[in-house]
Amino acid sequence: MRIDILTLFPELIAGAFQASIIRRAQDAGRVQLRLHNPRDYTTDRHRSVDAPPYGGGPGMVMRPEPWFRAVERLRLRGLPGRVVLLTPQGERLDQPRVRRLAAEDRLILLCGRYEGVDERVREHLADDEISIGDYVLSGGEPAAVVLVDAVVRLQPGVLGSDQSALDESFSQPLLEYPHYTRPPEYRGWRVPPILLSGDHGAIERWRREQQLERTRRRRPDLLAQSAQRSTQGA
Ligand code: 6GU
Repeated sequence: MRIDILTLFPELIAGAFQASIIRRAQDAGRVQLRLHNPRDYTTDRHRSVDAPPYGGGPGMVMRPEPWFRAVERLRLRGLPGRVVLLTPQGERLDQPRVRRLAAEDRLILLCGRYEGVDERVREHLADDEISIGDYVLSGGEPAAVVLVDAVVRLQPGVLGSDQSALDESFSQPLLEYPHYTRPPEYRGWRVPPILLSGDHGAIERWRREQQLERTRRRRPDLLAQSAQRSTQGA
C-alpha cells in the first residue's frame, strides 16, 4: 500500500514513521509512506498557501490551488488513490472505516489546518472527510499519524501474527482482557491465580468474563452497538 500525506508541517509527522511497527512495515516493503508540502506546489512568488476569508471574519483559509496541483501531480505517477481530508468536521474514524481504508491500494491524506480549507477542496478533491474525535487539534497532522498507524498495522504481514489484529478491541467489539507477565507478585500485587493454573479452558472463560465486565463498565455503548448489530443480523 502507498500513502501520500500533504502537510504544511511534514516535520510534525516524519518522526512518527521512524520507529516501531510503521518503521518495520516500510522496511519490509509492506507500505510506502511519502510526505509532501503543498507550499512546493504554489506558483506565485510568495509561495502563499492561505488567504483571508471572503466575506470577512477571523483567521486565514487555505487556498485551493496548491492542494489540487499537488494531488494532480501525484496522480500522474501511479494509482489515482482515495483522497482523505482530515478535518474536525469529518465523519468519526472507527475500526470498520479503518478496515475499509486499509483495503485501498493508495491513500492521499490532506492535513487541513484548524482555521479551515477552501470549501472547493472538500467538494471537488476529497473523497472522504475524517475526524479522529470530538476535540480540537490545531491541524490534521496528529490525526494523519493516527490514521496511518491504524491502517498500516492491518496490512498483511505487518503484525507478528495475523491473529493479533483480530483479537484486539473493536474487532469483536469488546475491550481487551487484562494482561499480566512476570513477576507473579510485584510490590504485593499478585497476578490472578487462574492465569498461573495451567487450566486453559478456565483461563479462556475468565478472560471472556473480564472482557464483558470491562466493556459493560467502561464502554456500555459498545455492547449496545453489538446487540444492535446482532438483532439486525449483520
Ligand atoms: Cl482530523 N483535525 C483537527 N484540526 N482537529 C481534529 C481532528 C482533525 N480530529 C479531531 N479533532
